[in-house]
Parts: sequence; C-alpha cells; structure tokens
Amino acid sequence: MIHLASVTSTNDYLARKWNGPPGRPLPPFTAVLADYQTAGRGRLGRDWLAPKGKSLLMSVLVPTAPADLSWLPLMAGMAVQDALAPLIPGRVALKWPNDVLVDDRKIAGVLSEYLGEQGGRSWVALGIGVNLRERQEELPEVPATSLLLEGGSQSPIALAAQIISALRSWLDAPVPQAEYVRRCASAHSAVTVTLPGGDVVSGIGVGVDPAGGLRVEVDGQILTITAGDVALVAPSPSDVPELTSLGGTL
Ligand code: BT5
Repeated sequence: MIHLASVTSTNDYLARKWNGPPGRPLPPFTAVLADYQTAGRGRLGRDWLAPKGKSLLMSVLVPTAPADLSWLPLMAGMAVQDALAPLIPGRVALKWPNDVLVDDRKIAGVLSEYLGEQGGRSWVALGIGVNLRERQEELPEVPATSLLLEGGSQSPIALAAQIISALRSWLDAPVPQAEYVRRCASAHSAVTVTLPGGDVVSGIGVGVDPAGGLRVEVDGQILTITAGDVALVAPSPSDVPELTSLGGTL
C-alpha cells in the first residue's frame, strides 16, 4: 500500500505511476490511499468531497480479463458492501451500478477508470471512497452518511484490506450476475433513470444483462442502461399489486 498525505486524486496518482518508468510496472492490486484529495472525482465529471483524514480514499490497480471489464465496478460495489456489512449488519444496500447506501444515504462510491492493455489484461484504476468518521455537517448536502453516523467503526487501512480481499474473491469467481441482482434493489424495483444526456426513463428494473447493464422494462420494452443515475421509486399504495406480480416474474 502507498499512503499519501495529500494528492489531487488517488486515481490520477495511480494512472501516472502505471505509465511510469518502463520495466518497473506497479504490481497488480497495488493500493494508493490518501488522507486528503484536492480534486477528488466522482463519475461523469462530478466531485467527490471528503474532509481531511476522515475517509477511506483509495485507488487499486486492477488487472481484469477484457471481457470482465464492465463488471469490475459492480463487483467493487459488492466488495465494499461485503466489507461494511459486518459493521452495520443488515442495512448496507447497493444501487446500480455501484453506489453503496445505508437507508438510502450514500456511504461509498466507486470510480472505475480504464488505463490500458498490458500482458493480455485490461488494467483499471479502481477508485473507492468510503465515508468513515464524518459528522453530518462534514458531508456534502446530498443524502449521505458515514460509518460513524451509522454506529460502526473501522480504520481506513483495515477496511481497504477487507475490500481488496473481497474484490479478489469476486474477480476469481464466475461473473456474479444472479447474486448482484439479488443484492441490488435497482435491478428488481420501480426505478427512474437519468441518462447522461439528461433524458429520464421510468420503468421496472428486471435484472442486469451479461455485461452488467441495468435492464429496465418500459412500456413492455426492455431497455439496457449502461450509464446513468438510478433512483428507486417508492410505490404508491395503488401500485403495490402490479409491482408484486412483476416482481414474481423475475
Ligand atoms: C462516485 O461518483 O460515487 C464515485 C466516487 C469515487 C471516489 C473515490 S475516492 C478515491 C478515488 N479518487 C477519486 O478522485 N475518486 C475516487 P458519483 O456516483 O458520480 O457520485 C458523485 C456524487 O456523490 C456527487 O455529485 C455528490 O452528489 C455525491 N458526493 C460527493 N461526495 C460525497 C461523499 N463524501 N459522500 C456521499 N456522497 C458524495
């Protein structure tokens, strides 16, 4: 593990080092941790905000088979869930593709950035941010929470090791399509999806495709969403029978 006091973004640091001196490649699963990021990034050009020394801010250098590339962010979300679940039993949920939530409030996010091909593998800077010791007023003004606020406690280094270990187990196994759908409410509930261009579609999540795209039934048609922001739609009382019967067909 490489531990930095401050960096623009741990993903940027890993990308620079991966492209570093020829003949001195970083070993697979090298992790870079920082106490603070001056330009922490989310997906789609958004920010990841974290006060100094209160979060896990980490990027892991991950080699994957090219065919598994699209699954890596989803497996990362599952690995974060695996590591947090014992600390907050029964309450850690996934939102497609890889947000980790506690009671609908985000505790962790994943930013997966492709670096390139080498040795027949696709290499990725897998960025993971987990809110650990923030008080509510230290979190951004979005539905967010931290491990501390949920009554749990873990050091960044121990959590990092648990996440990486869980991730490696997922990567060594067949693609966990059914397990992901079981864990991720977006894949079996009424959802609204805001697409990267701003269009909004509403429908019922009906699983994920073999590449990890979210399958949404809209007016009898199945759309596969590969990027976007998903919100769960709370069913109104009159919707409940219909949702129940659709749920039964999954
Ligand atoms: C993510 O993006 O959730 C990916 C976050 C990845 C962060 C890690 S930290 C280590 C590595 N280095 C980086 O530079 N990044 C990675 P997205 O789904 O686009 O969510 C971003 C949105 O989450 C923002 O627009 C805010 O609304 C919200 N947000 C920002 N900071 C947050 C926080 N600490 N907790 C909860 N939500 C936050």
